[in-house]
Formats: sequence, structure tokens, C-alpha cells
Amino acid sequence: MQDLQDIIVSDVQKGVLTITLNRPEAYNALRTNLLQEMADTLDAAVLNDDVKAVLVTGGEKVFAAGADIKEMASLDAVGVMNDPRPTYWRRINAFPKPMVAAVNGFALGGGCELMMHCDIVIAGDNAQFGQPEINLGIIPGAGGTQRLVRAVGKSMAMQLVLSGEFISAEQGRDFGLVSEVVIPERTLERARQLAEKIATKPPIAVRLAKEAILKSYETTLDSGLNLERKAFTMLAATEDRNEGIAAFMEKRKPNFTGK
Ligand code: CO8
Repeated sequence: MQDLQDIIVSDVQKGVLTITLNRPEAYNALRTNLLQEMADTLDAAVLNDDVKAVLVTGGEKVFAAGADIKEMASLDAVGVMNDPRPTYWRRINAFPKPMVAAVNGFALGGGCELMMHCDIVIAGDNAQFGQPEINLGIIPGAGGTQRLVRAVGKSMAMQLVLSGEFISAEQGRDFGLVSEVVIPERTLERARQLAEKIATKPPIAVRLAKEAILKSYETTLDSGLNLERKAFTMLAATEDRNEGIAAFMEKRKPNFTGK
């Protein structure tokens, strides 16, 4: 356990590092310090071979209500231009290992955007998603206009961003923003179960699969398929691929080493 101000970082358990957003007094609003602590934690996790997957949660009641509006209020245009937060978002975005989000309650604005930085989202049936920036005279600033349209399509992205309305967990699942909805008491447990399962898989294959899937957002089908083929070929050179196939043939559990 590390001593941080805005997030709680667990010891690695079963290959999973858990990050809990910890500003209950402000609905886990993502102030600059919180984003910096997250970016630093993820940077360290890239280099830690024990970390196979990361679980991100806001706790039982709320995921995050967005950027810290009180902090944002003091920034003029020059302040926004020199804002270090985009750098932290870029570092979070570049994290190459799988990230699973466990989302209960509000995931709004930057909170919804943080959720969309995660690779898999498990939501409690009390979750609500929204991009209410329009009510503040601004627009999403951490990828919402781009990632949302890729996740839920144009009409729903427009609806959320232009009206500021929230949608429910079930709607989020129907539109592909989350993959499973469970009762709120089970959100963390189910997300952890998934993260732990992924942590048992061959790490290089997991990493390349994540990279290939994310690439599909921003490339043509042809170059995406090309990347997939190269990654597939590269995996033939790994010990874990030989181990996986040998274990199947010998009807035993594979023992992956990350080599
Ligand atoms: N920032 C700061 N404080 C917040 C935030 C926030 N986003 N959300 C809630 N709080 C605080 C409230 O001020 C209040 O504090 P206090 O008790 O000291 O007054 C406390 O949390 C509880 O809030 P409420 O009393 O409002 O609780 P309700 O249950 O009535 O409502 C809501 C909960 C619906 C979550 C409501 O608080 C709300 O609408 N919050 C704001 C949501 C929002 O507009 N989010 C978007 C923010 S802008 C953004 O995210 C842009 C991201 C751009 C990133 C760019 C990076 C470069």
C-alpha cells in the first residue's frame, strides 16, 4: 500500500494492482493531483512484471464526477493551455497492460472519460454515465467527443454531449459502453475476477491483443489486419505460445512465464 493523497494503490494480488479513487468529499473529482498520482502509478506498473492487470474503481458509491470544477474555475485560457492534465491523460492512455474498471454510481465528464480509457468496464446497476460539460459552457476535454462516438455511435454520443443527459447502466451496456451490469455489491468482485483471470494469461499475448484491438479505432481495416498478422507471427517466437500449445496437447494447465 502506498501513501498517496487522492488514490489508494493496493499491493499486487494475484497479478492485479488495484487503484481506488479516493476523494469521497468531492465525488472523486479528478483534480490535477489525482491524475498525476494515477499517471505515476501506471508508469511504475508498466515496469513492474508482477503487475499483469490493473483494476480501477471509485469504491461502492461513485466512480468519478468529472474534472474538479472548483480547480478548473481558477484557470483562464492561458492556464488551460499550460495545464499539465493532458500530459497525465496521455500517460494513462499509453498504459499497455489491461485495465478493468469497476463502476458504481456516477461516471460523469472526465469520470466517464477515465472509464473509457479502461479496456473493460463492469458496472453496477446504479451506475449513471454522462458528459455534462455542456452545462458548464465547455465540452469534454479528455477524449469524450472522440471515444464516446466510437463506443456508442454518433446519435447517442451527440445526445450525451449536447444535452448533458445521463444514461443508465443498462443503456450503457446496450450501447457498448460497458460489457456487464451487475448488482452494485458485486461490481468490484466481478471486475476483480476478470482482472485476475486475465492476469493468468500469457502477458505478451495479452499486451499485443490490447494493442491490436485499440489500433482498430484509428486505422484502416487493411493496416489493422496487417498489425494483427505481425503480432500473431511475433507470438510464434514466444515460450508462452509453445507452453500453451504443449499444455493443450498434454491435457494439463499451462504455466505461462511471460517469455
Ligand atoms: N468537481 C468538484 N466538486 C464536485 C464535483 C466536481 N466535478 N462533483 C461534485 N462535487 C462536489 C460538490 O461540489 C459537493 O461538494 P460540497 O459538499 O463541498 O458542496 C459534493 O461533491 C457533493 O455534490 P452535490 O451536493 O452536487 O451532490 P448531488 O448528489 O446533489 O449531485 C452530481 C451529484 C450529479 C455528481 C453533481 O455533483 C454534479 O453534477 N457534479 C458535476 C458533474 C459535472 O459537471 N462533471 C463534469 C465536470 S467537467 C469535466 O469533467 C471536463 C473534463 C475535462 C478534462 C480535461 C483535461 C485537460
